[in-house]
Amino acid sequence: MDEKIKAGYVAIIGRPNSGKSTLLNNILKQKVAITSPKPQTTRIPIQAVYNDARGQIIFIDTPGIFAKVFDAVAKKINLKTEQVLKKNIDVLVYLIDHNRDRNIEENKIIGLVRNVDKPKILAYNKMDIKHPSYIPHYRFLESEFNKTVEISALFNKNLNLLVNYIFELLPIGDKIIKREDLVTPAINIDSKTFIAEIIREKAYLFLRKEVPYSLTTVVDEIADREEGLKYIKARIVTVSDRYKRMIIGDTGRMIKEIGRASRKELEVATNQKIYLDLTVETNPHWIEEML
Ligand SMILES: Nc1nc2c(ncn2[C@@H]2O[C@H](COP(=O)(O)OP(=O)(O)OP(=O)(O)O)[C@@H](O)[C@H]2O)c(=O)[nH]1
Ligand SMILES: [Mg+2]
Repeated sequence: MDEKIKAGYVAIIGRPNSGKSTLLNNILKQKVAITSPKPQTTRIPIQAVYNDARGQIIFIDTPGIFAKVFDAVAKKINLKTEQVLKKNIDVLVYLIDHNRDRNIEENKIIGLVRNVDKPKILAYNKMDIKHPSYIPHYRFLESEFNKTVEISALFNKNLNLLVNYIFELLPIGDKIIKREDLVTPAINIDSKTFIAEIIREKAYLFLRKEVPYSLTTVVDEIADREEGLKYIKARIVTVSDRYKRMIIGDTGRMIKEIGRASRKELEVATNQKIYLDLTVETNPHWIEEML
């Protein structure tokens, strides 16, 4: 008979750019979600497994909620997060970037969080940056939460404490994911999607302003070639030719930069030499068709 442990689903929610994906990666000590200084980097809720002697946590990293839904991408993304909150979660972690003051966006999330009738943890993130701090403007929330914790997701401050609190609040149950041989803790993204995400992260890094929101990335093929070389065929898809030209850049400089940075990270991650065949194409309908 299985020994009884703590087990359950834990959703991480918060404004865009509050550090949710960084938190997930650093709790797991492995990159499963891409991160960037630009808001709305995460587009699909990513589920990943954390195991230790106390039990099993299935984290769900959600896309940051936008208050003003001004484009089709944001609209679809917000819906995905709202769906996660309606699902069977056991604990909710609400991440607040204490360097940013409360505004309509934060209020919208506070409203969503209040509607979730589960144990909740309030986590102030980016505590490594001392000023400005708007914690006094959020204190009123603390009485609505089971626990409050101050963390730095980026610098691993108090992440153990946060995980302790999660285990305290999780129900007793059986392991949800029984397999021990998972290559990556992420359970709802396959290799093609993960590689596409890495390329999208680099596109977010190098492209300015609204360009990242115009695009998505797709991996069509991963093949083993001679002498341990991995061949990856991928596309950046954007809504217009104008954006396509910006993504390619003068004499192809931008696309080369995105490709080179992606290849480097993938080579380190897989410990293999990679040939990345990266192209850019226009499809004005990708948002309806692919997101
Ligand atoms: N200084 C500092 N920066 C942080 C911390 N946590 C995250 N960041 C930075 O904040 C930015 C956003 O981090 P993400 O993890 O992508 O944020 P997110 O909440 O997942 O954002 P969306 O997916 O867009 O909703 C990145 O540049 C991170 O490096 C932290 O504890 N301290
Ligand atoms: Mg994210």
